[in-house]
Amino acid sequence: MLEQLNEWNFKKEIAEIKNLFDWEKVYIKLLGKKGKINSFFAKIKEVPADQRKVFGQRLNEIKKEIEKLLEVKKLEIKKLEEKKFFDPTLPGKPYLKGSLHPLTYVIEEIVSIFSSIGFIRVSYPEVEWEYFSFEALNMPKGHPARDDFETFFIDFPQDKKYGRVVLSPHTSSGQNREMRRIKPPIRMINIAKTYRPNWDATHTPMFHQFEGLCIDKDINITHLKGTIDYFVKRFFGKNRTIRLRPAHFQFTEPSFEVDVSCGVCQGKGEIDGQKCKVCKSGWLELAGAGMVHPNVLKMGGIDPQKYSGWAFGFGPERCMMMREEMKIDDIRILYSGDIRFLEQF
Ligand code: FA5
Repeated sequence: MLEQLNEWNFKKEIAEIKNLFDWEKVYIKLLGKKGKINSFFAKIKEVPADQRKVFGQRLNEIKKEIEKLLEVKKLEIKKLEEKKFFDPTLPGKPYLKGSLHPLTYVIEEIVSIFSSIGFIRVSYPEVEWEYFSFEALNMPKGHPARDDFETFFIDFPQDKKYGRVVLSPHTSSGQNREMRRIKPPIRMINIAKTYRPNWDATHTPMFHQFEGLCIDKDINITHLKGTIDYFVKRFFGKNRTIRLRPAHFQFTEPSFEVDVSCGVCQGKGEIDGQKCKVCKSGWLELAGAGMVHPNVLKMGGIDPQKYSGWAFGFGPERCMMMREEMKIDDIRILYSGDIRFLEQF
């Protein structure tokens, strides 16, 4: 009898179970009332007396092992069946929704602020002739001021009048194009991609600019300041301050840099005794601006004796960084493709 018990290959029977139906059958066959285990127990009295203890112990061991193996098998089968199960009445899983890039929202907001005071949005080429980027802006060939706008040149045949092809280094190239398109009064807001080979916490090689251009009779510097004030208060909030610093641009006279107080360090220039990584001084440069140079008006076919105008060029990425609620301390995050950042918008 002990030999019979030891030779019993119950593991094979359990291993061959394929589904819950088989499992039930094997369970009854092995552990049921009239099952094999109980039939061995019933035969205990037929076992010679000196082997009975060993037989009983072995039978109990086998019973426990069978119970354990059957439990494991049941779990395996359930897992497999769950995988196979398809309920066509369940609602479908929603698709992941994409969203616009955060800067697109910022651009829409900027356009809406300026359109509320009569500025018309235009778009001019991203791949542009050198002429519109420089000559038409009072920077003739070889002028050192061109170096300020570090430029990517495109490998393309030169044009006699318009020169080489460039990736537009600033939206000011739209000034002459707009003057050719319409006669004053002009209220232009030109938003486009611009390119320069820079890469640090406040510079990316591809960035955007929005260029304001206002040309009319009797336009003066107070209109420029009033317009920038209006934009800054609406975009950043009433608590942010602005300053104009004298600067030089070949295409405006006088010229300014427009700074806004830093939203990361609250204009203090430091955080916990360390220099603010973004502004280093409490102020962040947002834009260049000034009164349109008479030569630029003339090149656009506008008489500087009759008309005057101003222009500014802002970086919308910088504007976004400088919003109080943003606390972006590295502009490059905008173009990193990091989904953890992008899905917050
Ligand atoms: C200009 O590009 C002038 N065209 C602005 C201007 C327009 C002056 C009209 C006068 C009249 P500037 O190089 O300073 O100026 O750039 C203007 C703004 O673009 C900067 O203040 C900054 O906000 C943004 N900017 C410039 N380079 C980068 C860059 N690599 N990454 C992100 N933003 C940039």
